[in-house]
Amino acid sequence: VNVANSIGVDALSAAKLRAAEAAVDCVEDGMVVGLGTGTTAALFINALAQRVREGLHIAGAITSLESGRLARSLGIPLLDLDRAPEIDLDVDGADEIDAALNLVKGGGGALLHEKLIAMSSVQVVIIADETKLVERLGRRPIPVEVVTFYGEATRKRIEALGATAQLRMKGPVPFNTDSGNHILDVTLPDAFEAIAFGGMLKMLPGVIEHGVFHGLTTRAIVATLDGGLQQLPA
Ligand code: A5P
Repeated sequence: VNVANSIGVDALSAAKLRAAEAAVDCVEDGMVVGLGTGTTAALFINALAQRVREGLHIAGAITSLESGRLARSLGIPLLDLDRAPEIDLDVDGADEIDAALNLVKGGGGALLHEKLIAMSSVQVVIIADETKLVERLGRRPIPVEVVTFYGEATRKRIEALGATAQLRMKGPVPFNTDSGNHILDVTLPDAFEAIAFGGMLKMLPGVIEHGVFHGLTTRAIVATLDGGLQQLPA
């Protein structure tokens, strides 16, 4: 059951916006800022652009072509990522957040680039509405980025570990990531622990990266649907 479906769209959007606007207050002049992907991160990029128009000097490090297009259209200066700049603050959304601030990401298919940017960031701030908080990771399928070559064999190998893996489609064709790979949405049986399973996935040659983000989050800003804002850790 998708919790978000049973909640008003307006309340959800308002919560995402509150979290996004709170994250802008973490940005300081001169910072290199990681620009996440997804609907919540897009709200952050919009709010950040407003500050840039008011005179804030920052440079953005994008996590997807989509975020790059948005940031560029709003006039946020972007860095050449080939030079591997160190990122001061990465702001991104998440699909699931547990009490230890481990995450599942990749609902939008950008997990590989998001993880690369998060790992190069001094601080990672996750912004979300409260429906993303979970007791255990892996309630929803975990996105896994795989090479297209011999992809069906990789899918079967993941299923041999005891999970169910479904190729993500975009209309009639497989979804392609910004790096030209495919995504498998992997459903774990209840008894499986997502972080440990992520370790097993990384042993398979066709797997490039998975959407479990372990120990990367500095802080989460979670907006509640009743209008509140929660900072984790408190
Ligand atoms: C993109 O690949 C994802 O990791 C997003 O950050 C995540 O899906 C959150 O997206 P929303 O903010 O749209 O829920």
